[in-house]
Amino acid sequence: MKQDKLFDNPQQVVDFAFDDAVADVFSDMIRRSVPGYETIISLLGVLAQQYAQPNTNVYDLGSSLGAATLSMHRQTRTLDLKHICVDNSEAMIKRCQSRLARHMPDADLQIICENIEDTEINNASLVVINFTLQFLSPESRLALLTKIYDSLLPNGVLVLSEKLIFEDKDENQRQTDWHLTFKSANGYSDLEISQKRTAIENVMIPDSLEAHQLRLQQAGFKESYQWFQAFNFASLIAIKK
Ligand code: GEK
Repeated sequence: MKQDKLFDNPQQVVDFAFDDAVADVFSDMIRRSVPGYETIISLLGVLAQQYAQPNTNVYDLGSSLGAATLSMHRQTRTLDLKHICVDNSEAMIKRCQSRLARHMPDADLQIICENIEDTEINNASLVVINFTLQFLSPESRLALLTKIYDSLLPNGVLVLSEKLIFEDKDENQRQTDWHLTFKSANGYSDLEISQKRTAIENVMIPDSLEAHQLRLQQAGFKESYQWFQAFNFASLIAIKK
């Protein structure tokens, strides 16, 4: 795994983009930056085993290199699923394609380079948005979740993982400090942490847990549960009844 050193040197920081340089080090970057990432990836396989319905489609929206899809595929091989990975970064999609092709039959897989706001969702029993909604403009998030709700099959499931902000100022500071310590413990220097923060602050806009729960409800989901949290990173499951 290639080590993320993108913000190692002092630089004129520009807005973060999922380009070739990022895609090359992405596996290392996300593991060292997102507490609980590997656990979520592995448990997505368990959730897929429980909720994916035979002969349906499973969507991985904002798939990056396809880690979530790979994990879900491993636990659902007998269900005749079609796994659909969508990402609007060409750099990610081309690596996702070659990586997943090594582990999954062609017929089980479709890889699409497009904005997830434009993705047509059909015959879906499971949709995963793992740390990607936060990159959409806040005004467009409800429309995407509503489209997903409307398109899911009965008993279909959405899994939504996001970085969180906290409405209480002290709680927010505590969680932010824990996250910074996590990054530092994973070998990122103060310079790397502060340059990455500057690069990403206009690009990634996190919501609070309450805002996510309300939006899921507005989208139509009557049931949603938080099933995971590690510091200020959490995952929710919403079920269409
Ligand atoms: C994982 N889910 O490893 N349409 C399509 N893709 C988008 C859009 C959009 N509008 N906006 C951002 N992306 C992955 C990790 S990373 C999370 C997801 C992170 C894509 C973007 O190109 C990137 O690949 C991904 O969403 C976000 O489980 O970097 O913190």
